[in-house]
Amino acid sequence: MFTHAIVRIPCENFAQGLTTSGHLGAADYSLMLKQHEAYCDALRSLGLTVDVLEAQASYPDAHFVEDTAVVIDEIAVITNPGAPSRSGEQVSIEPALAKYKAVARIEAPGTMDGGDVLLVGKQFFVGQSERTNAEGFKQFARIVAEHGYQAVSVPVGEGLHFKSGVNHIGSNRLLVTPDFAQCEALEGYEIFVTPEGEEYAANALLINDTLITPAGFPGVRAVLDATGLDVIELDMSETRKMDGALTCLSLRFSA
Ligand code: CIR
Repeated sequence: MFTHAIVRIPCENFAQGLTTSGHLGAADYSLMLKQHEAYCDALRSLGLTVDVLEAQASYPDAHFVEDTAVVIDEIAVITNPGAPSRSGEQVSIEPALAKYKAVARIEAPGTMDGGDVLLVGKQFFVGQSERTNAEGFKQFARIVAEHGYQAVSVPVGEGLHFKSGVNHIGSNRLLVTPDFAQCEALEGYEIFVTPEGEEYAANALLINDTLITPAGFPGVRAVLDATGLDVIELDMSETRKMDGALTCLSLRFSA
């Protein structure tokens, strides 16, 4: 059960962050702020206490706080983000999490982005991507094993992060892009594949008994409605222009 979330206000130069989505057009700051506020309000409406960190102009991607830590009941694992321009974002996340949790760290040469890390029950799936390397995975697996969690490494291939393509939508269900439809590591789960053109919506955010989904993806919305869980839609247009999605904008945990 999540009770808390940490978010960070996007900085004015957020559109200078990393992106491969230039074809979607230039991201707009005032709209981004509005959408970010709606995101925070949605978390609050689900009963979460939301700690809002200040914007960080030196790191245009810093509002994607998910990449800087992985938080479980027992501990917060501070990552070492894999993109050079994001290396260092983790420094100011640590005190925000240390208020609630004991802390461990992924150390260089290990790299890891939290967007590559999915937890289902006591099982972690860790994408090996351009951001998360084998050494990062090894350190992470060792840390979480001390708390009774398993971790398996899964190649990510084309996408940015593992959670760009695979997310938990409650019970034994995973929502995946076609790239992960035959993924061996996911055997045993009930797999729902995003319809063509709706791959972006594979990044659904499960908060307790509610699923948050990006607006504008009717096929995925139908899949989520069929789970019987409550569903909230949010406009994610400006986050998407910077390769971000729902999970990226917060760290969720129980405190
Ligand atoms: C980046 O490329 O690092 C950012 N522009 C987007 C990060 C999105 N984070 C996530 O999916 N967890």
